[in-house]
Amino acid sequence: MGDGHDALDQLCINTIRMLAVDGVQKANSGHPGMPMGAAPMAYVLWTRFLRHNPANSTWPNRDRFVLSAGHGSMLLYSLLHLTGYDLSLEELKNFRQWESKTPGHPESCCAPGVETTTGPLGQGFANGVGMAIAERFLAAHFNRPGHPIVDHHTYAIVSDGDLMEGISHEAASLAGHLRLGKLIYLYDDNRISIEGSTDLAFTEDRGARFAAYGWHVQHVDDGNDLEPITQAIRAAQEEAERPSLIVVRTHIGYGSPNKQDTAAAHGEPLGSDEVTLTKENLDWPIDPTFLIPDEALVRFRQALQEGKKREEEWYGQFQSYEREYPQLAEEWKRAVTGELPAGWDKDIPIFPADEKGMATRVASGTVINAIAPHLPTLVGGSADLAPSTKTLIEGTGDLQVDHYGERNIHFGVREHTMGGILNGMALHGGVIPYGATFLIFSDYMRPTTRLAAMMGLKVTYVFTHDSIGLGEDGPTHQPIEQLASLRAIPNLIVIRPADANETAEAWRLAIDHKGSPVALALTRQNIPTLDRNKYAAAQGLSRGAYILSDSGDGRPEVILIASGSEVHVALEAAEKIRENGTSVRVVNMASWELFDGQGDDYRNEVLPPETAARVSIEAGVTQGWHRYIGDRGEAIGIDRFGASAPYKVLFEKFGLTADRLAEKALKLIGR
Ligand SMILES: Cc1ncc(C[n+]2csc(CCOP(=O)(O)OP(=O)(O)O)c2C)c(N)n1
Repeated sequence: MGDGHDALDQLCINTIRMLAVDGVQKANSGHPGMPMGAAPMAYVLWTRFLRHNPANSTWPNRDRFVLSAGHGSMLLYSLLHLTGYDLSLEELKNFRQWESKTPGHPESCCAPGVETTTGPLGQGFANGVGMAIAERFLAAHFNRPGHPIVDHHTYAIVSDGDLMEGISHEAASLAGHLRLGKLIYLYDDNRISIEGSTDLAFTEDRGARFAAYGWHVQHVDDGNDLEPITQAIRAAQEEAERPSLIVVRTHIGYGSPNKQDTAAAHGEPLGSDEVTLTKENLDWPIDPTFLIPDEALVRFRQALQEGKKREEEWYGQFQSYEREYPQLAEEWKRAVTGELPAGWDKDIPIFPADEKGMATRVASGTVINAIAPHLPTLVGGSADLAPSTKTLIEGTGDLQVDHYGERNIHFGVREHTMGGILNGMALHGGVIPYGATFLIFSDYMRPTTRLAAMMGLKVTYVFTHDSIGLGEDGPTHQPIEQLASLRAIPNLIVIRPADANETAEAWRLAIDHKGSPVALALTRQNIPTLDRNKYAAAQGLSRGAYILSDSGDGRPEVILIASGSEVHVALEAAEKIRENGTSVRVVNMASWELFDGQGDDYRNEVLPPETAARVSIEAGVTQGWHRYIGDRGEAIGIDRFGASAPYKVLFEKFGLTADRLAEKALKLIGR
């Protein structure tokens, strides 16, 4: 052991190590090696630096801590229990068991103090950058001279795997560009991953890479030596201009005589014999398991008093801020609780009926700018496509160094990290984040969308150019399976509005609701703005699907179901069918998820079970539509890749026309 250690420090560090060892051993699965190696740096960070209050895990100005290497979850669970969060030792003993608060990888839903769900490597890295951006934005927006009510660090422990994943490269590049000086990452440089040594596939100079990104990089040669770790974190705090990476040389499975420094310590229990040898080696009692020496607990639990004191101090500061800036303080409280100001949507326009119409991406841009003045913490941007996605907020500038309070973020051509950053921003709280790109590139950010849905985050995705309707750019850019693939993600609401007024309704819903992300699929091409005197009101969109047009009061003989730009095709087809004397209903199915959430009565009213003759039309794969059209229904879609041509030609060639739809519908009922 190096300097800066006393016996109590050592006892505390070994307590963390052995809780991880025992937890993994009892669960008979998990990753003991990472916590064993990273315990010293985690101990230093959590006992000497982290400003948090275990008794109030949601104190808004707490430091954020992300365990990006989520497979080392027992490290985080041990720290949470030891420092006094509401996570009992029983829960640690129930690691990885049904309904425990200690799932295999940390999940934001479960234990207090778990700031984000991690496990897919690299995600936590990007989340931390999002948290740091949110912090800078809120500080710039709310702080006033002498009143730093938003002022905290964001820390993470990141691993070899995190640094290998592309998302972290993107995030590091942007964090360096934005000079996020309050971002401090400890890199668990143990040089082992699953297949063995990192020499197999990961040999660049990581420190030099981060220095090139504009990070402040420090090296600690001995990850068991507390003093240099302490000094490095202190120096990182003092570095205000650049994010910090502290490369800490550690040893996976530290203390295990036969498994240390091998991949065998990575992803399986040490085994009972090796547990015994390890405990002997570290001078630790073999029994009882899950031992927490009293002195160690007392040391860790100091976090409770310190945290209470810090939060009280902050609250005192906040009260004086509130006296001087009552309106801002009100706004702050609303922002943090996610409450919307009254009348936030009052300037959303009603778009007049218009046969030529407008692209729904354009309508979306108009709506964003109608709500942004009333939602000062609505902040977002795009992955270098703002002119196309129409997501710029007018009247505010670019969020850049020294302009952190502006509301347009330029994520660069970095969709994956954009998704991870949006998640981090939403997790941080106080902001309403959105991000934009072409629907086709939702694939590039899918892992982050999935996690947003899993965490129930309020993030809005503006996915434009939503079909072959984008035309000449061709099959590489034309989404075909993306709608189906997004719909497959549980707890993600996908909305494909049929005109400008539905786009406004979709935004209203995205801003107004909590508990799931919302993806808007918007057209590049103009589509008619429907005449709502003739057709049902656009508010129907909030129920996912609604009857847009009906032939009369009776039961329709045939039902046409469409989404987005195909809705007007369906309306045209319905006219043709009616000419034939057949009663037809057009159902606008803008969102499967919202419709599925309605009661049976409503769903049966819109899609009466007696009417089996149903045809769906959507410019994408037909997969899934049979759940609404049934066995006897017909699905018109595109079950191949698109093509490069003017979009009107494509709609013709792929058979997405009113004539074909009408023909299919009539054929179904034998006419
Ligand atoms: C995106 C992603 N790909 C693969 C995995 C599976 N996986 C879990 S841990 C790991 C190796 C990580 O090595 P490292 O980050 O060095 O962790 P350590 O071995 O130090 O515990 C892999 C490939 C994952 N969790 N996430």
